Amino acid sequence: MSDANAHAVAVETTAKAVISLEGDFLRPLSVDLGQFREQPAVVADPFDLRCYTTNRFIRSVDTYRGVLLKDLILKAGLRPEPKGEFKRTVFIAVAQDGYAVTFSWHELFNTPVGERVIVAYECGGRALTSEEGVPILFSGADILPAPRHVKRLARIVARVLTV
Ligand SMILES: Nc1nc2c(c(=O)[nH]1)N[C@H]1C(S)=C(S)[C@@H](COP(=O)(O)O)O[C@H]1N2
Ligand SMILES: [Mo]
Repeated sequence: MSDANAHAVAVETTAKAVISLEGDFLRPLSVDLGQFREQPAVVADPFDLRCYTTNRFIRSVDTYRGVLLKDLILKAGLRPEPKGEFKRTVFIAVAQDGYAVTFSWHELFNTPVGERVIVAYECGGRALTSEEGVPILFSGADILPAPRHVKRLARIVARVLTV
């Protein structure tokens, strides 16, 4: 395959990747990565992927480009009533293989962590392929990046917790 064809296939694959926002959202919805390009892009710093459980160095990762998870959540919206209840929301990011990680509303909207949680569709200036795991959710402020480096992100599930 020529470089141009490979690029076209990568762009095609990227456009087809769909993420659904489900659960306790105001407007549950699906977005495809094509639509991502309509949102402001954010860029992450290069980093070393390292496993939390074993501290194993996996590989160095170049600059990701993507959209903020916060911006996707704001598109789907959170319910304003009962008053203030949205602050008890937990977001579960689920991959195609069932791997899942959590974020709290406060963490995303009221700490610097949220400024660096992105859903990436490009790395080092080229489109991520399905083999590389597009779309990749990445939490850039984490101490050990691998656990919240979720390949093949499929769903964001919102749950308002009760006590
Ligand atoms: N979809 C998905 N993403 C995942 C995981 C997984 O099992 N599924 N494991 C995480 C963990 S714990 C690690 S250490 C790294 C492993 O990265 P690698 O599969 O690229 O070597 O992926 C992270 N992202
Ligand atoms: Mo890991």
